[in-house]
Amino acid sequence: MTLNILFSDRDEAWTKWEGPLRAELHAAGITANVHRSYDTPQSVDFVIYSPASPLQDFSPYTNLKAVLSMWAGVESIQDNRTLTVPLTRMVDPGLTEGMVEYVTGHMLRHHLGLDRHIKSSGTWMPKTAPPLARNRTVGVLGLGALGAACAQAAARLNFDVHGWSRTPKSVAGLTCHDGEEGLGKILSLSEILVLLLPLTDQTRDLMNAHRLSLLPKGACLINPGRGHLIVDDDLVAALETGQIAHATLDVFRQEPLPSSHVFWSHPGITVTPHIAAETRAETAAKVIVENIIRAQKGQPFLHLVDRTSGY
Ligand code: NDP
Ligand code: OXD
Repeated sequence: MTLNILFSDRDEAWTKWEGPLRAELHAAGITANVHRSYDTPQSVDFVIYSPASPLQDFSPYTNLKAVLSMWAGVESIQDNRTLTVPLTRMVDPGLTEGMVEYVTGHMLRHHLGLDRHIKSSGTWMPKTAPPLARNRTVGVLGLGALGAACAQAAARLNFDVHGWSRTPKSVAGLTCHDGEEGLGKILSLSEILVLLLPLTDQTRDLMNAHRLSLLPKGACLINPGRGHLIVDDDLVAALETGQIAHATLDVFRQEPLPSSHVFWSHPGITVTPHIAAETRAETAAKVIVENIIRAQKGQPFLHLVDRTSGY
């Protein structure tokens, strides 16, 4: 049997994915057409999807078995009412490794006060050595594939790491919190706070003026999660008072971040252009093909999105 697979993303993505995808399908013994479009949507078995895809109406795809997202964050598709088949999200070793490197790099920048020491003003400051990591508390909101890996990397560097999730969790090397009370606790401790939550109705605007005020004065924020997790004006206000010393932001309410946005010029904000981590076709194609195999065998999907909780 020949499967029909629609690869729905931009041209640049196809260039990167075509080789690894065809190689993985071949290695799995799957005979498949993989095209960028089909004249007969009813013949399509699987859609490999990114938020850059123009595809919004899935109703003509009447024989679809699943939509397989190449992105970890699925907020732009998970509430699509025309999508009535299983939706899977991306958990890819390459994506996780990239995120661990991004978070660790920016965390160490803040921990070591690298900006202060590199941009020396010509004044010798021998008494400004940073504390050891064991004396620095790091909080990670979101203990999923990415958050747990970043939190554990920080723990391996000896940071005192706390994590927060929706459901109670136990992750080696960290102190875990959950629920509203747990949020208050972790915020009160985190000198460096990392946001790795998905965007849902529950997490939208989470970091508002009140929650920013719960952090220790002078805390640093790193947000590679989603822009809508933070109330922009409240963050700027917290930077003005020194409540927040610095925010490193990779994701924004509007992307690309408009050139007139205050974040670009604010001295307390570092902007990176949504590059914290990227799904790597070399490793991720295997994950996509594994889910196609599972669908064919009637086995449960990996990384199935729970459309009720929204991630
Ligand atoms: P997961 O779905 O694996 O993990 C999500 C985590 O967030 C879980 O621990 C979950 O809790 C927790 N969570 C969800 N809702 C709540 C809530 N209301 N209260 C408390 N905790 C909550 O996601 P990933 O780790 O794979 O990815 C996280 C996000 O990172 C993505 O959704 C995406 O937005 C972003 N991302 C950004 C990239 C970039 O380049 N900037 C690249 C890839 C992803 P529980 O464990 O209880 O379910
Ligand atoms: C993702 C992302 O969700 O790149 O995969 O942000």
